[in-house]
Amino acid sequence: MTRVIHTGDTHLGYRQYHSPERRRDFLEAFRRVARDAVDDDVDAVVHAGDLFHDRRPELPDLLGTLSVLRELDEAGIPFLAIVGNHETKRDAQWLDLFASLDLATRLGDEPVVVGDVALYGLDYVPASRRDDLDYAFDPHDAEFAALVAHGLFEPFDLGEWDAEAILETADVDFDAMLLGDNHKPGIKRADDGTWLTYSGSTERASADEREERGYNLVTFEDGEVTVARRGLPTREFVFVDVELDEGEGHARVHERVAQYDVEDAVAIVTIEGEGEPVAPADVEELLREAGALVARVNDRREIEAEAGGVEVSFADPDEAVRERVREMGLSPAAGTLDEVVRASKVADANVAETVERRVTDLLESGDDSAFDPAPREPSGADDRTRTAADRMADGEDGDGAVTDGEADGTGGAAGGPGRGGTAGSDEENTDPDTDEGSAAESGTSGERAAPNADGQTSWSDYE
Ligand SMILES: [Mn+2]
Repeated sequence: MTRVIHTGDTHLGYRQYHSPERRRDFLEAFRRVARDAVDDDVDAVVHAGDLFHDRRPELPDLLGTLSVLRELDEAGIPFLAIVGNHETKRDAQWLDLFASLDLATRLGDEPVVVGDVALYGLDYVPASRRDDLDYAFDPHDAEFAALVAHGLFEPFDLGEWDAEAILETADVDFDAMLLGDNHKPGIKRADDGTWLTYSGSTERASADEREERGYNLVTFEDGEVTVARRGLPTREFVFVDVELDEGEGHARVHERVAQYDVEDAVAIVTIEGEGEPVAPADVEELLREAGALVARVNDRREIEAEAGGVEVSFADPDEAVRERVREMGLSPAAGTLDEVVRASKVADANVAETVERRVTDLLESGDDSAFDPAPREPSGADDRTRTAADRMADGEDGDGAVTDGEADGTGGAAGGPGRGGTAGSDEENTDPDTDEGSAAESGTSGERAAPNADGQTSWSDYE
């Protein structure tokens, strides 16, 4: 019998809600998984990618990771892992550093045998490069074989990479696919009987991840694979959903909030329905006074401002922006990014990663025409016909294409990406959680995706 813990989407280094405590929470979750592995004396910990939230984890994150990996090493439990989309670097992977220290093994085309099981790995591969994959794996002579892979696989929700097709093409007959990327845990069975399972994330990387977090305990015995789910104690998230009726407002929200214990919790208040305007800052203040670690208010109502009988007419600012953008002669690539940043339904928290993936996919497609400027539309006005490039050449400020990216990288507009267009990865947060991303797994990191003025990120990071 061989037993392994299957975990993934740890997102170490994610300073969710700009909170240092949340950053520690993500490490703590990883440590708990490792300690469970030691307590249970499993044969290995298998990590399905996104160990780090960001391709540029900081020293405290790396030191924390090393300390956890060392606990496993001292207990003689191998840590076998692949590389996820969040942490992928183009040159070498952090995982290779841990492997060079003998604290991890990077899974790939060659089998790594643990007990009765041959384990293989398939890192995250962008959609544009998947056609080149041949799913050729070296043979093994173990009783079982499992493929550890990172991506949004069909037949799960949001799937855009066909697991059944991989199983059919692969020259190894897998008994299980142990998956990462979708933060929602799940298990399904392929037509040929192969188990497909997501362990889910180990801390809530997004306010969408309401259900309990955990990992999988996978047992290979007597020709059978058994997947059991284990919960993890994580930071409490308190979701206060308020439906306001006509005439209701602040008082009702306060009343609802007071019904919950938010001490030390991440408190997320979602307001829907009708009613009067409610100032989010007041509600957040209330939550903080009640001891919440983090307070967020999502007002999903569309409140129509009444002008009190006086008709006030404003020019349509959205149309003004659209017109200005048309005049700029943006390339199709830039237009796509503009759409993602400004107009699309991509949640704020997912914008940064969506932008990153789209740029990566465009670069990897080898078709540079997407970067050719469109013909400029004459507007008849002076300065307004100049392209962004012109203005940059003149030494003016860029063009706001990429805004801030707060120091910790969970920046504002920048949130994270969904995967090239498939709206809705696990990470696609439907919460318009204002600033940073509650969401986040996606999290995303503005810093990473944003070539900022501070020069910390350059386009070469993408190559
Ligand atoms: Mn992830």
